[in-house]
Amino acid sequence: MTSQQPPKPRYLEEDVLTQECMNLISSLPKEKGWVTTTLYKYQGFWHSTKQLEGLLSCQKHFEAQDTDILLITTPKSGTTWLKAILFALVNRNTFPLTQLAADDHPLLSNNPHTLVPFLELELYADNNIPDLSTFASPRLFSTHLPYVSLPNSIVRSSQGKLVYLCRNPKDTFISLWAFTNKMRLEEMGSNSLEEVFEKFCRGVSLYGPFWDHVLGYWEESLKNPKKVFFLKYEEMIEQPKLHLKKLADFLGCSFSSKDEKQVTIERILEICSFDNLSNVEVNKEGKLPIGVNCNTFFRKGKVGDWKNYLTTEMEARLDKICEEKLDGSGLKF
Ligand code: PAP
Repeated sequence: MTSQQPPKPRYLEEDVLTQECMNLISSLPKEKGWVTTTLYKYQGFWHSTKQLEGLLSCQKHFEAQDTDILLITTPKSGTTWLKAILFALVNRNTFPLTQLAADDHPLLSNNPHTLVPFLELELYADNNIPDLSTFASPRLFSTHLPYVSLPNSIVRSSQGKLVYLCRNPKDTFISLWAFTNKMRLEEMGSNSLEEVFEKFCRGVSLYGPFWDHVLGYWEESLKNPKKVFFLKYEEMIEQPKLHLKKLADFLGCSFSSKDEKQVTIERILEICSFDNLSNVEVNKEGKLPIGVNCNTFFRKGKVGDWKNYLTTEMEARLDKICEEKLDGSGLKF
C-alpha cells in the first residue's frame, strides 16, 4: 500500500522561483526563517522567497486606480478583522446589513481574505499577473509590504487611499509566534518562544523589523493624512464606533442619517465581530488557496494576551526597544 503525502502548501515551495528572484536572493542578507527555511532582507525588510517573488511582480505590474483602497497591516495586527470591516463598509449599499438581508451577506460565506486579497501573497504570487478588471469599484486590496516597497502606482500615480493597521508589538509577537507554529508542517516541530523572541527583537520577522514598518506608515500619515489612515488594533477594540466613523470619513463614504436609522455601524461591527466571524462555517472549516486553514486567523482576539506568555524580562526588553525605536516620533504603544 502506498501512502500519499498531502501536497506542500504553496508558501513552503521555496525552490520554485523565477530566475529574476533567484538572481536577486543570491546577493541578499539572509537568516533562518520562522516557517520557511530562509528569510531574505530586501529594501530593509525580511521576506520569504515566495513573498519576495510576489513583491517584485506587484511592484512591476500593479496599476492602481484613483478609487482603490489598499489595506496595509503588520502581520497579525487584525488584518482579517479590518478586511471584513472594509468590505462591509464600502459595500453597504450593495450588500445591506438590515437583519434579513444580512443572511446572505458575502461575509457569511467567504473568508475575509478571499474578499480582500493580498497583492504579493495571492494576486501576484507565483509570478502571476492577474486580470483585475472584474473587480467592482472601489477595488479593495491588501498587503503587508512596508511603505518603501509599495508599488509606485498606488503611492505616486494614483489618488488611491492607504489604510494602515498595526498592533502593540507584544501581542503582535505572540500572535505571530502562535500563527507561524500552525503554518509549520508537523515534522518541522514548533519554534520555541525564546528562539523567535530573539529574532523579533533583532527585527528578523515576517515583514520586520516591526518598528521600521510602523514608523514608515506613521510618518507618511502625518505628512499626508488624506492619503494614509493610521489605526491601531487596540483603538479599534476600545472605541470601534468612533474609529469606524473616522474610517468612513477618510474613505469618502461617511455614514448618512439613513445609515444611522438602520443602525448600519452597529450591524457592521456585529457581523465582523470575532464571535460572529469565527463561527461562520467557511472560517471554521475552509482553506485559502495558499494552503492556510481559515481557522488559524481566529485565535483569541484579545488585547494583552502577551501577559500569559512573556516573562517580566522579555516584557522589559521589548518595551525598551520600542521606546528607543519610536523615540521622538510621537507614536506610542
Ligand atoms: P494576518 O495578518 O496573517 O492576515 P491577522 O488577521 O492580522 O492575520 O491575525 C489574526 C489576529 O487577529 C488574531 O489575534 P490573536 O492571535 O491575538 O488572537 C485573531 O484572533 C485576531 N482577530 C481575527 N478576527 C478578529 C475579529 N473579528 N476581531 C478581533 N480580532 C480578530
